[in-house]
Amino acid sequence: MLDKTKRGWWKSAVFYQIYPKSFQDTNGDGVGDIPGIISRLDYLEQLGIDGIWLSPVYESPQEDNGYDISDYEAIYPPFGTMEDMEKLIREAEKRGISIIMDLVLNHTSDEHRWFQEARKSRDNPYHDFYVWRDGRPDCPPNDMRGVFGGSAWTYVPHLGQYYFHQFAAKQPDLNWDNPAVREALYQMIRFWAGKGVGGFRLDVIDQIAKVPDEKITANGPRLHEFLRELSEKAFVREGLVSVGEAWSADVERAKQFSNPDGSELSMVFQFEHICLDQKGEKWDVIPLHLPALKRCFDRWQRGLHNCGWNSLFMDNHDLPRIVSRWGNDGAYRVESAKMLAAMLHGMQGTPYIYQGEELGMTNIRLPIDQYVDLEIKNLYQERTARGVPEEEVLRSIYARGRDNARTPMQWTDGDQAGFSDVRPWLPVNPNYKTVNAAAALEDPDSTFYFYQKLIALRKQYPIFQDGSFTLLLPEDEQIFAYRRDTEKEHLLVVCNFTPDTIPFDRPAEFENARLLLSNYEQGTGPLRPYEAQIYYLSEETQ
Ligand code: TEU
Ligand code: CA
Repeated sequence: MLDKTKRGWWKSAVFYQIYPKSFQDTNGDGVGDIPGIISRLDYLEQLGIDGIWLSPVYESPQEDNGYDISDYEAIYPPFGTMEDMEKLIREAEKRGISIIMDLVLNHTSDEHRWFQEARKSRDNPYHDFYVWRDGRPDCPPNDMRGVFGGSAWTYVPHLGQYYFHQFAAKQPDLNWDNPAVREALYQMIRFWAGKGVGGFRLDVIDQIAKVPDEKITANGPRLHEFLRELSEKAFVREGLVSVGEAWSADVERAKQFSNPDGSELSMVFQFEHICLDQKGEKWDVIPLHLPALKRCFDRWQRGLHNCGWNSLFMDNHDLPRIVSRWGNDGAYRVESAKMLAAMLHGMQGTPYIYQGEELGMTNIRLPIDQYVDLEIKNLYQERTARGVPEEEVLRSIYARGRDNARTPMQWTDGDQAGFSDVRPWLPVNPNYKTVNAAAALEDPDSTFYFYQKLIALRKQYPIFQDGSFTLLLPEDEQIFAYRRDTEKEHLLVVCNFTPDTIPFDRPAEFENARLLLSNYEQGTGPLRPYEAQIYYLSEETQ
């Protein structure tokens, strides 16, 4: 168990993201819940993770599955009670697992008390908790669009004003320029810190300092001022980890966000690697060009070494399943899922495993009327309405739609994959008969045990946390190989990103290195389809 009072404990931690709606139902309503998470803590302890990033469980009308909060200090009843939440924190702590709460500070639900007050009148004390502009009907202040489609402005006739929302109209943006907003949020964060959570994931944190009149959404002029204040006033307890979601972050900005002096956040989720295989319109797919991915990771690994901290992820609740995206979810599902895990977990940073990633769960294709995510539904409506051929729109949804990640966790080969006793809110992936946790726990060669070994290796060998990063074969379009080095230890990570058998000459220095982990029996020949190898060399044993 990690000593979480130690500064920077999260640098040697591995976190696991839970999307509560899809994790485990225990009361037969087809929706995951907090008692369900508690019932699965032993599974997570067996995997070896140190913290759970828990997607929002707060009171919410669920327009955006909880990223539209109507009461930050109450639990959405179908997920359970505050007592359930306090029990989850306690029970997780007993297993050395911290709970990282998901904080949505950029916006609330329009059903939040603050907005219900704000919209009553221009002189209501809460009116300036949000971003308003005078205007006439059908003439918004500018042509800014919301992430989920439509205008970023919604008119309130009795006020003669528009309010700003970067996401859905039911997610009005909070006005961070108002010190009363910031204080109210800091008070709420201290409430959760007081309950013993281990830290926070901060939703779209690079968007809180928006300047709509100049069409600025991310990296507004006061962003780092706000983050320093947030860190100082809210992350009051030593050892709280904070990870900010920052779609706009580049290496230079991430150095500020994750400054080792602790003035802002512990780390950020940056998305440069996630944007390499799409072009033009959102979710329009292009093939991944491996040298581009390698250059991207090289930039981030070397860019933050000793002056910041990387989070390492490939999956989350907004992204398609990585084995379908960059691996092979057919004949080589298991090999490629393991290869991708080795590629990621061999690097410097804090890894995040998204629920089901450790099982090699895959994307799903549903009839359009079975999708639930508003981003999918709005995109389908908007694009078909302007004449984009339906098969083209569906191709984007199948490849990148967020519901790919939100199908129920596959626990067994029984009804509804053991997730629920009734038909769940979103269909179970039909491959649950073979892709499920029970089968994985029975199979010593499963992806589950491969992830378990990776997690254990990071704790056993300091080089995973501290080593430098050097990319090898930068232009090779099939192999991703890199080395990690400290004075005494050396790692070689080699990944075949293809279903082909490919010759690979290990650097002479690693000729007698120890094979720490592979997704195949140790061989001396060429790399087999999606083969991954992690070799280890220590000066002591030379
Ligand atoms: O996501 C930020 C965000 O912009 C995503 O919506 C992403 O750009 C898009 O889904 C990619 O297709 C955060 C949360 O992770 C997401 O679930 C929320 O919907 C969003 O903020 C609003 O809170
Ligand atoms: Ca339930």
